[in-house]
Amino acid sequence: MIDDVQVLDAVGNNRIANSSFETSATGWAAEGTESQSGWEASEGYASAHCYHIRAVDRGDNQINRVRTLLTSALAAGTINVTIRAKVRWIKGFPEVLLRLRGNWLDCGGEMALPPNLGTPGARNSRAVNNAPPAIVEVNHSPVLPAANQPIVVSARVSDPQGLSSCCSDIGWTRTRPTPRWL
Ligand SMILES: [Ca+2]
Repeated sequence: MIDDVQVLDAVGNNRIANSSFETSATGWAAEGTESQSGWEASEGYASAHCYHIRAVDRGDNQINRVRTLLTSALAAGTINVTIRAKVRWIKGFPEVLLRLRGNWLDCGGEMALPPNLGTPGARNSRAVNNAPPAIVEVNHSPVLPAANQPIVVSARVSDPQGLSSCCSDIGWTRTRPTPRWL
């Protein structure tokens, strides 16, 4: 994800017209290996929207890129320019490169990856060897018993280890409370 793209000239003016992507990705073109990139409606940096870069292969300075025009050109060779953006890694190669046309100024960096990327294939931390039985479709009859009327509670119970003991643990007596307005 990329947001708040800035190319600041010597007096601090941002030459990127659509830097925040808050209404659209207007002005940005995704090409070649990055042609599936586009406006991200679900999140942004301290905002609601950003630009989502999707690359099927590496980028380059020819056709495999995401680009936009500056609002007005910088003189080639100008060095007093700041290039920056907010970026967030999701997956894939963690480096990003921002550059001006002609490559006379660029800004490259490696995005911070989460320290723990999970444990694919590993046992879940909550796993147990013998989980309690699953109890579903719980019903009681009659639905509206009279005071002190016995009722039958039924349920469907299953357990891969069998049900030899679970049913004896289920059993209780309760007196129906006086109905009240809800
Ligand atoms: Ca934004």
